[in-house]
Amino acid sequence: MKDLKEIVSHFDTEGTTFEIKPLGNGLINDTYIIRTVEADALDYVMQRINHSIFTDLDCLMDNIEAVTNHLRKKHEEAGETDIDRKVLHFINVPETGKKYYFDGENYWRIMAYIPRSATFETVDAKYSNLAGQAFGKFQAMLADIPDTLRETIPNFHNMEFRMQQFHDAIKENRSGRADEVKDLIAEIEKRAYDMCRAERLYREGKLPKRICHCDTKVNNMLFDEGGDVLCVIDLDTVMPSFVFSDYGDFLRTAANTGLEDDPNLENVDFNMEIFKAFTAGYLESAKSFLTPVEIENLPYAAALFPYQTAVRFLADYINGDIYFKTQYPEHNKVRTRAQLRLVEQIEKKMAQMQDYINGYIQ
Ligand code: GN1
Ligand code: MG
Repeated sequence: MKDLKEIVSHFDTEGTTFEIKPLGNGLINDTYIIRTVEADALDYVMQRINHSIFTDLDCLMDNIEAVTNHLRKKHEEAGETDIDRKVLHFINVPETGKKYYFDGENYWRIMAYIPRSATFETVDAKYSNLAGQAFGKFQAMLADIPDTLRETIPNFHNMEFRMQQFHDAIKENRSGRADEVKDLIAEIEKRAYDMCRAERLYREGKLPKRICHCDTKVNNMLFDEGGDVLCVIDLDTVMPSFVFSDYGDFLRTAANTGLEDDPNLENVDFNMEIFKAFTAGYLESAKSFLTPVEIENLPYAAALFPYQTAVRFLADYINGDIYFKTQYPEHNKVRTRAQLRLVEQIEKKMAQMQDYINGYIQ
């Protein structure tokens, strides 16, 4: 294990480090919490950035700086209070003037820990409604960001591109596992054309790209002690995308009655109460800028994200588990099955979702 305290010493943090412990359960970066000795010094969150995925650290941190600066400015203009708990703040490395530190092998960054905040792995209808409002507001606030944000992971949520990667994985079959998952491959293939609808609409000029968060899992929101949303964290993938990204990925995690990697498919269903609460919240804060094409495709977005995530998990399984952290050898396959089950459950509820949305906007 690296000497984490030594890493911390390169950053312009306040206080004396008391302990450093793992935090959260992200599948890409490693996250730690740094507790300081002094009562009045901030605690911090430190991350080892997965450099094989985020290959351009300057691009990554420049994007995040642009986003956080813009959000801060918007909050100030709106006369918001408690802004330090609503916008992430990354700590400088004085020797380079950058917001990350390279130790010769790994890349690290540190942000201030937001006091009295909590994350959750599951949410009820009330929290989902607040989350919906928060994501709509997040997109609205970033609509006029003056900087051009780059794609920190090119084609991140491009379904056609993900299909191409999936087909490459099957063709190369590096792990030799492709035969064993033929049933899952077939489940994916039969939906592929429909699921690439967003890219077609975009090419036809019918669907815009907007600045989105692109990783709106439930556990990427911070709530305060009273249950209000403080902010959205995990800003690595903030980039131009379809609004479906944020809408769909939240429901993928929040409305799933089971786990993302549930080994028991009976547990996996799509909770319509969560769907309704989240959709109402999202439409309330986003309807001023959403186009009819965006609104009418929200049920499609709900199906798209478990589907796309299944495609990515299965491609990784066939590639030999080189992208997502796994806890056991079959993990990516189990994740794929659970996500595909969620797609099936969602497909049964498409008409119901459409009715709800139509009713809401009238
Ligand atoms: C990854 O890092 P984390 O766990 O928040 C992934 C998301 C997936 C998610 C699946 C950069 O997110 O796209 O939806 O796992 N992030 C990246 O749980 O690939
Ligand atoms: Mg995360």
